[in-house]
Amino acid sequence: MLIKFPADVLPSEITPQKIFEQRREFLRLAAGATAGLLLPAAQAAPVATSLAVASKSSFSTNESLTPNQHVTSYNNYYEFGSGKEDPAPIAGKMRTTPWAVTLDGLVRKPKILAIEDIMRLAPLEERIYRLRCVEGWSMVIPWVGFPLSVLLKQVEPLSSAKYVEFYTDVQPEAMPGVRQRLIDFPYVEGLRLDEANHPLAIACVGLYGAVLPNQNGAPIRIVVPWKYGFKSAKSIVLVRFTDQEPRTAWMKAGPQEYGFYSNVNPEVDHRRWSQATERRLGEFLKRKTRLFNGYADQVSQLYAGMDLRKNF
Ligand SMILES: Nc1nc2c(c(=O)[nH]1)N[C@H]1C(S)=C(S)[C@@H](COP(=O)(O)O)O[C@H]1N2
Ligand SMILES: [Mo]
Repeated sequence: MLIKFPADVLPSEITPQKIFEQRREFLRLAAGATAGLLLPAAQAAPVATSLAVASKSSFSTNESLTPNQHVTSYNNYYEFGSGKEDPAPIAGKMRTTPWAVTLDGLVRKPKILAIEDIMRLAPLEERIYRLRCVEGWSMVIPWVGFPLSVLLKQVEPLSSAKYVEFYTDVQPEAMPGVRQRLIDFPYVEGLRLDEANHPLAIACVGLYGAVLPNQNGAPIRIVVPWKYGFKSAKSIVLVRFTDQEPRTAWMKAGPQEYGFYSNVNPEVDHRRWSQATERRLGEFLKRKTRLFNGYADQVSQLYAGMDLRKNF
């Protein structure tokens, strides 16, 4: 589809808006078709609906799990504020039903997929992964999801597609951080397509055997365990294939501090936080941070020949 922009507005700023409108229309129609099946939009505090998990993935770590209570109460989700404790008490106001994800850009078959159909694309697996925040804390979480590559191939990316962008929903009524413009929303993250198709990268719909709590990115987020936590975008509504390296939300907020790659690397410090050590939530002593968050055997070939200091 061709959309005309005023000369002073960057297409990248306005296109998601248009997409969000299309998506809203899709959801309106979907809601009409299946009205009896849908939950009321203004649901009270969401219950932790359990998920049918088909298998435990062999990619899982056997390290001790971070207690669910930490995982769901200490969050970075700037749409709900900049404090770690801001999201949990208020994220329940975000509307997650009905939900759809638009997949477009350099693809043969652009699609809008309802979350119910996405959940049926592949058997759900439990993946126990480490996730490390650039700020120096880390967690071990039993995520529930399926390979991200399964979702991406639904739209048949063109050979010209080299990158993929992930956009979070914008619900100003429910999101004080959006109203305060803490950073540039919609939140956008991106990966090189070969990174996104790596078997460790997942489309995630749950944790601890239940649907994702809103503060962790309901109803669908990505999890990329060898990169800093911020690459794992939450509550995704748009997946766009491009031939240009995406300008992500954090790159826009601080280009000196946040690079595109953002691979966990103890030798390349962030401007404000050392990356040499980390503290597991719920633990006292610090641990040494490992290259690619301990997933080097699986992912280092993606970066063969690249200078990881330049491509931070
Ligand atoms: N939309 C959105 N996604 C986001 C963020 C955010 O602020 N907004 N924060 C990121 C950061 S910095 C981290 S560390 C992880 C935290 O995920 P968790 O709260 O499930 O542990 O989410 C990432 N995804
Ligand atoms: Mo983070």
